[in-house]
Amino acid sequence: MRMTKAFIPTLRSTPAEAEIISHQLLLRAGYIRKSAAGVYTYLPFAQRVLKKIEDIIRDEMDKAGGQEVLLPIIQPAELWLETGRWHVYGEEMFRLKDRHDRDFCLGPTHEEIITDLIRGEVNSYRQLPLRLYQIQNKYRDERRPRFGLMRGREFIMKDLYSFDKDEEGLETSYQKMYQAYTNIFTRCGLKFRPVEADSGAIGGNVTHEFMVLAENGEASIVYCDDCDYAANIEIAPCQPVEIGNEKEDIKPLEKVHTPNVRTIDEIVKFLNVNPQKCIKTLFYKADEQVIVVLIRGDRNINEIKLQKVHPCYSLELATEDEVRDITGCKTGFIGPVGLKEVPIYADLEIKNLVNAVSGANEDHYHLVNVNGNRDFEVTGFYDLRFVEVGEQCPKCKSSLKMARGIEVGQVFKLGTKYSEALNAKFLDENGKENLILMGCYGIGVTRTMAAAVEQNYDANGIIWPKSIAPYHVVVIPISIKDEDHIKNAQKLYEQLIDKGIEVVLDDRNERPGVKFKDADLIGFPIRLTVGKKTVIEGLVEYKLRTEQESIDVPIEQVVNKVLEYLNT
Ligand code: 9G3
Repeated sequence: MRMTKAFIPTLRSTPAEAEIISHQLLLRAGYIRKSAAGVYTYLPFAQRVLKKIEDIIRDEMDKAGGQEVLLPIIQPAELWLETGRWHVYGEEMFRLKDRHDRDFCLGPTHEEIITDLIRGEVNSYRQLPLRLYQIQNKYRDERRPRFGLMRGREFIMKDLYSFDKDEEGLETSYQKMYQAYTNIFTRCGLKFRPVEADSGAIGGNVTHEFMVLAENGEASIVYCDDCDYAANIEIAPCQPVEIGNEKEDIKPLEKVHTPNVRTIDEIVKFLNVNPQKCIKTLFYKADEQVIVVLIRGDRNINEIKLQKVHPCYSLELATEDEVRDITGCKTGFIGPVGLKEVPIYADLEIKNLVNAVSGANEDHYHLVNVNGNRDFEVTGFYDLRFVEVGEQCPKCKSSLKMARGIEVGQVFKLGTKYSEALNAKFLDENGKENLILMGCYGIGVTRTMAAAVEQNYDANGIIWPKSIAPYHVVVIPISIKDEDHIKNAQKLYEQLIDKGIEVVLDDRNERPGVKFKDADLIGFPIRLTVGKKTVIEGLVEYKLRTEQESIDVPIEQVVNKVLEYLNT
């Protein structure tokens, strides 16, 4: 490819709307252009990167027993009505009508479609296991599409669905996928960690997310350096950490005047108590019902865990008015003592609190020496908090660390959630009818490209891992007016192509500095410069994008040196 021909519209400056580095660089380096909010055009160099990622994925999916299909993007509402999910996903689902006024959606995922296919084709255990996958656009109408390809409304996903006759078969499929994902992200040159994750609304219970570690990641993970434990913070389990006041004698309950003292910090100062001795009382609206949550003053509520304890579609903090209707006071003065007819879910650490402080359910008053059992009842004690850095690893007791991650893949055990809803059955060895056991496994292909940039860049631009770079080498003649520079560059360019190396010749009539800057911005793994030294001493300047310094290599050795680097 010649740069004078290549469609790679680099920009001098960064568009203001791009907040994170991958969005900024993919725009500036001429890889993507926005067509609408969360909808992008992939320009030629991006298309080459995507194709390399997809080919790595295909290779590993095929090795794991997958067979590639292509499923429809337009999906009939009937299937989603059968599984009961048509109404579960509100505005996030792109819905449309055909000319006969029939309802459809643009596929956000394909459990319904693939299970509908299988229920009509599979009827015997002999046909299992079956693993079908596609690489296809997905559509999700994100409320706030942002961060470029990281959270788009149209994105490319590989999704594989496994069909097995029993739990053992499902476990085998799951493990094969887990290993395939490890191979894929390794081959893409990414630093990643599989983490135990929350199965969310899709049911099933075993799931792992594959996180690319990057400071711009939207997900928070806790991990242990001394063992392989890692978990999405949304579900990371917590042990109650005692504060060592269990020995204290229980004192009589006392109401104290605390004018305008509302927040935990204000109570801590006003009453001179430790936040760990305070009971933080939160009122939530779960669908239409008010529920009360108690958590220690120094901890943070984990609403994902709360939603598991009290399953509901919508969960949000109650308004001041809703709180006043129940307690007659402002939220700053609410507490568990005296609350009636509302479920009270308490975090495990509330159980052993002695002589705690809470609101008195009366404006400008708090209670001290509050003791559970004696002073208030709870519906139950549950793990409702976020785990914190330094807490013990549940597997090996070392102290946990925290990192941000970009979720690029997830593997789920679905069990019979969809085969039951759509009646996908098979006859087993004994002629008995059984529901097919399913798993589903996704990789965000476009998100993986963005994650690769988040993890591999510097002040000059993108540093593509060589396995997914759009081209391997850029050859730069210092001056296109110098016959010798052009001749040598052209010869080297042709030699590289003859060896199957993907190379760009920067034949533009630009100053060398501009060509060097573009080469760094676009992110070619290898830059070869042909100039006076080549003509006089037969030396080519060889520079790796991952190194600061370049070296001079005799022109007859350059091709082998490139091959050597690409093959390691
Ligand atoms: C929807 C909408 C958004 C969604 C879903 C359905 C996420 C939905 C979960 C999954 C699970 C797995 C197969 C590949 C891997 C992920 N967002 N999910 O089901 F209607 Cl609007 O997609 N599906």
